[in-house]
Amino acid sequence: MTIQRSFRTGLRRLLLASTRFMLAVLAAHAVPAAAATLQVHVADAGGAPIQDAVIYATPMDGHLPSRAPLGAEIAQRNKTFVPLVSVIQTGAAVKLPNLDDIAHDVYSLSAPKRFELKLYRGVPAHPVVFDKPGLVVLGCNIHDMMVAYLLVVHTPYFAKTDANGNASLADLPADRYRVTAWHYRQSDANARPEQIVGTSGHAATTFTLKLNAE
Ligand SMILES: [Cu+2]
Repeated sequence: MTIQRSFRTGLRRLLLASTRFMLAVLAAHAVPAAAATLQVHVADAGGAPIQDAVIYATPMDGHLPSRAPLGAEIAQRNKTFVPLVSVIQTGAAVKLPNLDDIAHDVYSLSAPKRFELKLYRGVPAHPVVFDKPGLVVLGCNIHDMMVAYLLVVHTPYFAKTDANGNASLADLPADRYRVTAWHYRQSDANARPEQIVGTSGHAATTFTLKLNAE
């Protein structure tokens, strides 16, 4: 081996070693298994973005944080439920304030939660707690055209897509997740397409859904 060649070999070894060292340093300083973000894009078969799709991620290891589920609010304004689509974790409480100056009578006949808030104005004294997962369709006994969709999911990791079809699940502990998509206008109402996605740092995935015409 010439001196030149052994110098090059040595240099290469040195570079490899220092790269390994830097990777080890990076790994040691990596954010403790808690900061993954999952970007999800939802579109139809033609590529048009789909708004108001619900995305939720269930940890494959079954481990959920012990914190209490976040509450939510579905208001009634101008004889319309706002928002049209909501997603909450099982056990969450939902306020149903009536912002109109007429009375509403909010009810659901859906299996996960049958209830009725008899004719009321203003804010009901108690929120409604949804303790079973599944789809709850809300209506008003006075105004038939009023409808809202509430998806109750067994995980705190969820989001809705925006007008560009994008949703972001932030602060996911590094894990493998069953990521599920749902939309209230799917041609197959029971379709819950899912993907297994590993998160570490940053992950992205896309769902293609088939919707009924509006
Ligand atoms: Cu009403």
